[in-house]
Amino acid sequence: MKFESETAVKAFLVFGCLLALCSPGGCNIVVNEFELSPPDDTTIWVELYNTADEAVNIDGWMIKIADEAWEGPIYLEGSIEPRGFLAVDGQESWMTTGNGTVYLYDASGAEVDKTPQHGDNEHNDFTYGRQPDGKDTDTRADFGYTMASKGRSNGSGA
Ligand SMILES: [Ca+2]
Ligand SMILES: [Ca+2]
Repeated sequence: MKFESETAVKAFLVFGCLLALCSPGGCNIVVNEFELSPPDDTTIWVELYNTADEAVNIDGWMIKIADEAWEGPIYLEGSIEPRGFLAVDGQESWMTTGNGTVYLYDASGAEVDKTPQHGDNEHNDFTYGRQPDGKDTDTRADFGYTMASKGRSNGSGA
């Protein structure tokens, strides 16, 4: 009986975590575009997109960029408007080694989004972006490699 009750508690906790992950509005924010290999010596950046029809508060949220050689956090505050974009910069010292993954965590530390690992060592104006904005099937095909559109729509990709 003890085993059964522990299982029930675990199931409840998992269910509770799933609920927490998706509220309030957390599941509506995606990493929409990222530039880990900028031209010249400019700064890497990440663009978020709110797919919902209501603003989402991101106080206490954090982006983590994980390169093969380093990890860098970007701390977030404020809110993102409905269907709105927010672009945030990394630090100048962060230099890609060619492969990066971008994570997004909410204020509770729950993972809201994670991009596939994308290799990019071209140092040009092209970036990886969801096309269309917010496309999220959890596959690499969500992202195209096209001209940067920092803080605005990625376009259709057509
Ligand atoms: Ca680039
Ligand atoms: Ca964009």
